Amino acid sequence: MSVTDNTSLKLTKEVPAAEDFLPLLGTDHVELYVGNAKQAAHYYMAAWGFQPLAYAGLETGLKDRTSYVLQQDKIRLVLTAPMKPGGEINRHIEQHGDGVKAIALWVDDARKSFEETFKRGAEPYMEPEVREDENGKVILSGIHTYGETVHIFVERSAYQGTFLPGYRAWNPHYQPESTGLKYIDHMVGNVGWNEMNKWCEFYAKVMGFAQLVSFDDKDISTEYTALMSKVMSNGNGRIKFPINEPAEGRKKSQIEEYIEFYNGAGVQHMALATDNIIETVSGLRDRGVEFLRVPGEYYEDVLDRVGEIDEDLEPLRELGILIDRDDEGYLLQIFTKPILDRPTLFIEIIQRKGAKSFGKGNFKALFEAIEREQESRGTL
Ligand code: TYF
Ligand code: FE
Repeated sequence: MSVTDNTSLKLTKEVPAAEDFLPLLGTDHVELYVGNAKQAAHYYMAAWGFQPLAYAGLETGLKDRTSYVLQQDKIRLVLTAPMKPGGEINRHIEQHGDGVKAIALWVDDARKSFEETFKRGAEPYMEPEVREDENGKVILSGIHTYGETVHIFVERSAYQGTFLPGYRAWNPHYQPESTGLKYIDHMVGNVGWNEMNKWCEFYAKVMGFAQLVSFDDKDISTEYTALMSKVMSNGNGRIKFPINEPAEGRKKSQIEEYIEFYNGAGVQHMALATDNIIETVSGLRDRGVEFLRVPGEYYEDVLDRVGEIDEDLEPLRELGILIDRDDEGYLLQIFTKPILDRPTLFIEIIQRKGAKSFGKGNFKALFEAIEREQESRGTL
């Protein structure tokens, strides 16, 4: 594998704004189905520096579920847990463990988003519905994507409330300090054997996305792990969804391990952007977040590979932050260990300094670090 050839980044198909049938303003929120929303919320607050925003549960008239909404700059997480036996949420958790159910996208027109994607073949999840309270109205609709994951379209221009109708503002005494996370850079899906192209075609045909960059299994096979990945991006580039599928390697692919423990396709990682990765990662580490580490030798020749950078190498080495460069600049990134009991979901922290790629030059070192973890779990 070559670690120096940086794929230049081009949209394979230009999508002029005027023709974008699904204009997306950004990620509205990410909803996770979890076994215990109260404790999950505390984890994301205490360890990750998310601030409390909104709540829905028994006190707001819900009988079967509880949701806590957290926010850090532009990132909103919704943690939803079942309150009764049976039902969709319990079933989802039994199948997948805690995991991402919905990637909600902020749109100007949730009805049109539903109609345009439906007529291109989307499987409906939620017909357009209006939700209202004293703070205005929101229109929601939704479609299915890979596995049991869904996209919700959120139209909120006529809403002044804290989050969505049905939620009340949540303002407890505990207001953790931010760790400097700003926005969701990308959300990655793991899909089954030979399903990558099918799902990339779904994003192209049904949602009007285009392929941003592609690499094949020769780029990214290590002795054990093999995977293929393509990045799909919407017209304005705000939404980026890499899709991974397992590839044949000497031992079990990390994607196969995910699919086994998640019982199917689902969200593998969220990449959260910061503009000071050294401060963010040392803050997270102090709060108990555990990161993957590459061997110290990585830092011996990294600057030969990536050239000059603004940061001192020493704190990057200390924290285990990885560096890569493309035609447009460089990026700094680091990956947590799985954040759940099952080896499924993890989080990437990324700081872009011009680079628009995803760290191809780090894949070998990163995937070897992932394999060491797989080894320790006995799942290789
Ligand atoms: O999102 C990406 O493409 C990078 C690299 O299993 C990556 O973060 C790709 C696959 C993977 C872990 C990281
Ligand atoms: Fe990533």
